[in-house]
Formats: sequence, C-alpha cells, structure tokens
Amino acid sequence: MSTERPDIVLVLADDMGFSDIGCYGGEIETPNIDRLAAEGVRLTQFYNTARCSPSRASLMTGLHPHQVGVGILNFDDTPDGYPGDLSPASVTVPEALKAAGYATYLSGKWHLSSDMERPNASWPTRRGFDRTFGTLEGAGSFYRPRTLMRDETNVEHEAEQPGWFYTDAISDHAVGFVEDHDAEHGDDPFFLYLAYTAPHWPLHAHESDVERYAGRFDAGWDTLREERLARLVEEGIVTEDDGGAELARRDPRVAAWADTTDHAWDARRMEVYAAQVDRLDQGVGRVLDTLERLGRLDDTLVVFLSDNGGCAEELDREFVTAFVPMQETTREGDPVVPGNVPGLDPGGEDTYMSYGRAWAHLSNTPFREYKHWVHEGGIATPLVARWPRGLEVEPGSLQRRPFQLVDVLPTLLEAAGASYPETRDGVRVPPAEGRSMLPALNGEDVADADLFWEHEGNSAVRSGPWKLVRKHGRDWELYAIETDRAEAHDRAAAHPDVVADLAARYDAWAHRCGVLPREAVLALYERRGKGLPPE
Ligand SMILES: [Ca+2]
Repeated sequence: MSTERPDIVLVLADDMGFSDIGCYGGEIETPNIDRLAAEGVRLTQFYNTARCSPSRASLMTGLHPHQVGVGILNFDDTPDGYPGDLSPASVTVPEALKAAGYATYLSGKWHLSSDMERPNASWPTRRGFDRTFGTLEGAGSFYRPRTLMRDETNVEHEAEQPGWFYTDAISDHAVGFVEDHDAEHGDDPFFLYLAYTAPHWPLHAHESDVERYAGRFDAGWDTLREERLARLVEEGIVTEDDGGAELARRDPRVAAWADTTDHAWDARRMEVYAAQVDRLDQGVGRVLDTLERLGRLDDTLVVFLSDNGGCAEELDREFVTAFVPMQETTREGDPVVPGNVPGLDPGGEDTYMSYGRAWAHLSNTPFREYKHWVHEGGIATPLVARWPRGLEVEPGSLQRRPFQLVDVLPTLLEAAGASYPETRDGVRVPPAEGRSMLPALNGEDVADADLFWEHEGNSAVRSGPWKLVRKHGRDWELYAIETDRAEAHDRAAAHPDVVADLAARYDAWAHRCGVLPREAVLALYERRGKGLPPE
C-alpha cells in the first residue's frame, strides 16, 4: 500500500453482553475476535448508549443521540419528541472520512431513519456511504429480513434463495466490498462499517452451529456466571477492586437454575444465541482473512464492540403480535410461531424467540441490569482494537480508562488524519462531544472526562470516582464506581453533596443536549399504547 492512512473496519454486534466472547471470559467460541484482542488492546470500561438506534447515532456522529434526533428509536415522535431521523446538522464518520479521501462501505443494519420506504436524507446512501447493503429497520428474521436494501433498491427477494442467511450475507458483502475496493482503488484507504444484527432476537441460527454448543450450557446460568466471573478476574478485565463478592450476586428477579424446570428448552435458547455470536465471529474471520490475503491487514484499524448489553425481553405472543413487525410466514409459506413457547426449539425460520432475562444476566456478567437501562449491565461493552502499524501498545494488553461512544468518531478521525468539520452543507454542526482514545489505546495515561447517558428517562453520569444513576421514575442512586461496578452499595444518603454536584452536571448536560424530560417520554409511550419496558 502506498498510503499511510489505515483502512478502518468498525464491527458492531447487536444486543451482545459484556462477557459473551472468549476474550472477555465467555464460553462462546470467538477465535477471530479473540485474535484481535491477542494482537491488540481491550478496554475494560467502554460504554455504549443502552439501545440500538441511540448507540448507532452516537457511534456515527460523535454526538449524543438526543443531539442528532435519535433519543429513543427510529420513530417519528415529532412534534412532541425526537424525529427518529439522523439530523442533517451532524457529520457522520463516513462523511468526514470521505473528505479525507476514504472510500466508504456499510454492510449490515442502519436503524437511523424513520421513513424506511422512500429514499430520504437520513438513509446511509445519503449519509456518506459509497456502497451499502443491509437492513434499514432494527430487528427481524435472519432468514427473511424486511427493508433489505442494496444502496437504494429493495432486494428482499434475494433472501428467497435456499440457504440464504442474513449474518452470512452481511459477511459476504463486506468481503466483496473489500475485494472490489482493492481491485479498483487499491491505493486508497477505505472505511467499512460492519454492523451485524446478531445476536439480537429472534433466535435464528444454522443448526450446524447450534449443534456445536449441545450441552455447553447444561450447567445453568448460576454456575456459568461464576465461571465467567472467575475468567474475567483471571484475565484482569475485572479485578477484586471492582466489587469483589458483590459481583457474583444474582439478580433477585432471576430464578435459581436449580429451581426451574424447562432445562432442556432453556439450554437450547442459549445454544442458539451462542451460535448467533459464533456465526458473527466466523464472518469477522472471513473479513480478516481477506484483508490478510490482500496484504492490508496490518495497516487496518479494526474496532469491535456491541451496541448495548444483553436483552432481558421475554417475547410473549401478545408483545410480538402487537409490536414486532414480524414476517408471518417462512419462505416456504409455513406459519412463523410468534414469541417464546417453552418446549418448542428455537433456531429455525418458523420460530421467533428471545433468550430471556436469565441468560441476559449471564451475558452481562458480572454487572446489574440489561439493555434499556444505564446501570452497568445495560451499557458496558467489550471494545477490542487492533492496528499493528499504528498502535505501539503491547499486544494483548488492557486499558482501564473509561470511555463512551462519542469517543469513537474522534479516534477514527485521528487515525485517518481526517478533520471534524464545523459545517455540513452550510449548516453549522455541534462540536464533537468526545475525544480521541488513541493516546489511551497506546497506553498513555490520560485524564478522565465526565460521561453521560439517558435513555427513556433512565439517566446516569460518571464523574471521577462516582456514578450517579437512576431508573425512570426513581430516585438517584450513587455508587463508588471504581470499587463497586456491581452497583451494590448505594451511597446517595451518605453523600448528598456528591449527589447534588453530579445531578447538576447531569441536568446541565441534558439541557444542552436536548434530552426530553421523563414526563415527556412517558407521554409518548402512552400515546403509542405501550408502556415503558417493565423492570
Ligand atoms: Ca441493540
């Protein structure tokens, strides 16, 4: 390669918890992501934004989701709420990189447009990507996804081919984009956004992958959580200083494995989830192999992370029927059974299930709560970065400094030598909210910045040794987060001055970023006829 600018591959998993992959203590086989970790660096305290669309909005723009119109999901809630469309007064990673000479490709899920029928200014084709393949909507069948697009053409019919599977199609297109790029623009760098929908529900996977996990989860979630925590400690990702025995405490809403009776069906649900992650990892491996074969791999910055923590949603039939835009039949015309039906094996095209709270609790080991919430289990994600020619850090090392999604854009732009513009199409854009992580990824000691979150009235701020966090409608809780990542000991009553200080910081941030008040969020949900997610 004649360029000094690296290729950049940004890999995003969907609804995958903190400790599912092998290099973060999980029992799922992820040799390709593990390779990135062994040859790169892992962050132990990286945070997403708790939910699909808000995380993607923040990842793409370097701004908080509320600043760019996507505070909840891609619903048009105007005039009382967020537009659900990526704001034109923002700059995306591919737009900034294109200005620096990059070719730009998206393979996978977008989820940042409220109108998924007619091409419009929020579609990825008009937000900086030269070529795109994938779905505009947030979740769906892996065998027969809706809103499947190639550039601005609907290609849902392509999924009708026998053996077609979305995770593989995402990987196929990523490989194709890289090969075409090397053949046609070999000297130029590229940016590839590889946005898998795995392992978001529904539980769909190749039976050959599921079979490889037969029996792997039969010990149940209690034993497996203990094993994961032990491996996390052994790896140094979690230390005794993070909260010790409290980290092993089971969510009281989760039954003890020994007290439950659907062991075979429950284990099968987790086997399919594992197979979903496994297939994602196989796709990452195919992209890495392609880069290696073309001689580009060591000049490539690869970043892997997840958009939110493991998801506790139990898909009951009524919920799926009312709120999930599901295909009602398979490609063969057979009915798809909506929701979690004990005794029925998930995995095939005629099922539409989730793995539920207990397994999500395993996914988020050793943290509290789940997707939607801004306690640690909702927002803590693995982040793995590999860039041999650009990072001088010792391979396999860990970085403990906390960062969040707004820090990704400045990191990628610094790596590329690209600049963040002040305007887009003549419209002034907000200054980037984050800061480059490259110094920290290189092992330099950098100061902490305050981190902020809000989703559906769930709020948090992390500042210095403290994290202030609350669920919608509840009081603030205060944790000494450096020694209590389990969020087990609420210090709010003992430190009212700290609560007042952090609450003021949070309120100033929320006001500046256009966060809707909790009451307004509740009103939106009432109008939709759907409550906020239950605890
Ligand atoms: Ca997600």
